[in-house]
Amino acid sequence: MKDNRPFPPLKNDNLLRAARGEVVDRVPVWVMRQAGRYLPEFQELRKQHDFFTVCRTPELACEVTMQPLRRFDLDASIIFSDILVIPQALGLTVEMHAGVGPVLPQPICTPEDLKRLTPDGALSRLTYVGDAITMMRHKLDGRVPLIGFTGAPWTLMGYMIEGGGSKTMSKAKAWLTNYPEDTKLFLNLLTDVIVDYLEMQVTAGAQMLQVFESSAEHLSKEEFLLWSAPYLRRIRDDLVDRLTKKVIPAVPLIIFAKGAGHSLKEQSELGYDVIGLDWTVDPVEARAVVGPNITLQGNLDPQSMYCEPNELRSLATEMVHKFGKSRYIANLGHGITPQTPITSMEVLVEAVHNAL
Ligand code: 1CP
Repeated sequence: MKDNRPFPPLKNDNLLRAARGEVVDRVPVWVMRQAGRYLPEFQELRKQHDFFTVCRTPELACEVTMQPLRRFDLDASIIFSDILVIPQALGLTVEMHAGVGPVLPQPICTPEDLKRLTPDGALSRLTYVGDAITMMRHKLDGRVPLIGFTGAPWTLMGYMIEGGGSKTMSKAKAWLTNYPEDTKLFLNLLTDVIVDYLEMQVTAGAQMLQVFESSAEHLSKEEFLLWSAPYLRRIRDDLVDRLTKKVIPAVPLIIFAKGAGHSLKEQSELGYDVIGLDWTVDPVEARAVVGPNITLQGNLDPQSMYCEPNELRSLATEMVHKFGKSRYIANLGHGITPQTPITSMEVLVEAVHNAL
């Protein structure tokens, strides 16, 4: 049954204030993939449950979402799920292979295969994500905001064509030159589902949303502006339209386009509140390019988490000094890696909070 109880009031809203450009008590910090394999309690739970069972069972998804918050003084939670739940809802099989990652045994090879996708009813196959979000809002009891997320169209198209992760995305990139019109159809189909999905997450209680364009790194600037940016813009515009029409308050939107540091100016014009930066981008240069009205998020190299505590502390402090206290959300420049020592998370969070 749908849970219609009002949500508990938010106690720590530094994340939302940073996204809106308001004054913060302390620089907010969260970490991409903060729930996951570097935590022994996650590994333990995964021994008992298949990956997608965890995603699909709100109690389990909430338990895993809560795990990093029990250990660290983080300023946000992010609902436990995966970007590949959308390809699943579109009818593709997605398996999680230990040590490999996601595998799609019947990928989309040719434009003819697009007929296999089932956009009608896709949203109804994702309601478990909304249920987990609503449950999590209650379990959080207002401690920190809850972030929802999605994969962006190009990144999802990449996984669906490659049949999993790929070092080069060469099959997906071949579509851009061999089937440009079908690529547009594919990207638009994904954009439509993504807008529905994000609207549903906001209705369910997500207080901020991040769009992961993790595979932007495979595109040149010209390709990014052609095959990624227009769809990112439509996601934002259509979502804002939908929420406005239904008189649902908008939530801040983060765009994280990994490897697209070449297009920060263009990203700042897409209508998102926050731009996530990977670690190849210099914070001072990024601020100069995007101007004062966008919040920046990032961007410590995940590899820095393997440094000695003193070294890590000084790297994190230096990062915060470069970004400054206003319009800034501290994070890594990509997901935390599985071998990261737990103590590094403690050092990072403390260093960010004490830097300014
Ligand atoms: O708390 C959190 O942040 C974890 C929630 C989360 C998120 C935000 C997971 C759990 N996955 C994601 C997003 C995601 N999934 C992205 C975008 C972020 C990024 O770029 O890192 C991508 C590309 C995926 C696809 C994916 N799922 C990969 C990458 C494969 C590759 O090499 O290209 C992998 C390894 C997964 C599996 C996965 N997703 C999440 C976890 C904890 C895991 C590990 C699987 C396991 O437990 O066995």
